[in-house]
Amino acid sequence: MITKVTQLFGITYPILQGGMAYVADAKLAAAVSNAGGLGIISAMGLTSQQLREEIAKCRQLTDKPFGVNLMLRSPTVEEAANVVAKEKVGVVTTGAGLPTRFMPLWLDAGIKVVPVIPTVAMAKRVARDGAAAVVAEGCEAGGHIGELTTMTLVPQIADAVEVPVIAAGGIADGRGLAAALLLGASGVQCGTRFLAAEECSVPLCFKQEVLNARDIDTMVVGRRMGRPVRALKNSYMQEFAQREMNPMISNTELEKYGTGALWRAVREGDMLTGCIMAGQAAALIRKTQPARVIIKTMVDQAEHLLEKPLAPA
Ligand code: TUI
Repeated sequence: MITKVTQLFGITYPILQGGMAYVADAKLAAAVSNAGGLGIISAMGLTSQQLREEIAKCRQLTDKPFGVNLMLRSPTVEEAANVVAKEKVGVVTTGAGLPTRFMPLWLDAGIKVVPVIPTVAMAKRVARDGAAAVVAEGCEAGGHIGELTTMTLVPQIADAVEVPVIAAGGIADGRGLAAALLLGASGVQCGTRFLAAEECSVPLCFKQEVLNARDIDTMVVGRRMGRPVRALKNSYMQEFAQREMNPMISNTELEKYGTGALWRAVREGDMLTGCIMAGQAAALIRKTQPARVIIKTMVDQAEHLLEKPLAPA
């Protein structure tokens, strides 16, 4: 399956792993890269030294290309931006903002910059700034999201920019991959699908919640603050939604309630008062599998669907 995305990154299959905060470590990224996709390490919560170590570990575990994701609202983003430039990481993906101020540094270091963006205007902006590709992320995704769906966003961005488009949000199987390619994307990014990878280090209870999720089991909070976040419905998310509707509770108090919640779910296995960030694609995932099987199954299914005529001859 050769596309602009496989050619750009020098990978076998057009599948990127989402740079999930506190989740996407060197072990998961290397497993995805060794399987022919593009693994991504999240810099979130890491000191400069820890990020350097994670990059070194990934280089030990794979000789294939991989990337690093920077959450642009992270308090340590400046240090992480310098580490990736110094380490000359092949690919940097960004989220939760525009990477404009870091572009000269990264482009000088020969890094391919791939911003994750939720609108056409932002896609045009980052393409003008020198992005090598864009991830068009629909609001089916988990974590911090925009307002548009993958189905409408991807074709509009494919029409608006010259650089390759990678579709994200709601994609977890070969049907999603095939659909994304038909919408004009040259590849996909999957986050939630890789939460259920065997190599993913989230606690088993977290994976089980993802496997158990049905179509209506995610919800979005944070719209009042202009920063919507999708996660699995649990008592934490329901309580957040209640507080958000209460005008007596300030945005500062709400922000405080948000702090540490993702960490509690990912690192402490707290499924009640933690924020279990996952996308709507959770309902499409039935079992935990090695990254290699996830990727191979997606590609085989997509190839089968794309070869199939749309009507009988
Ligand atoms: O970045 C994501 N998803 C994320 S980051 C994250 S880390 C975190 N978040 C909340 C609490 C604790 C930890 C979890 N999920 N996806 C990519 C993405 N970027 N979606 C939307 C955007 C985005 C939004 C606004 C990109 C640019 C943008 O620019 C406008 C602005 O206001 O800067």
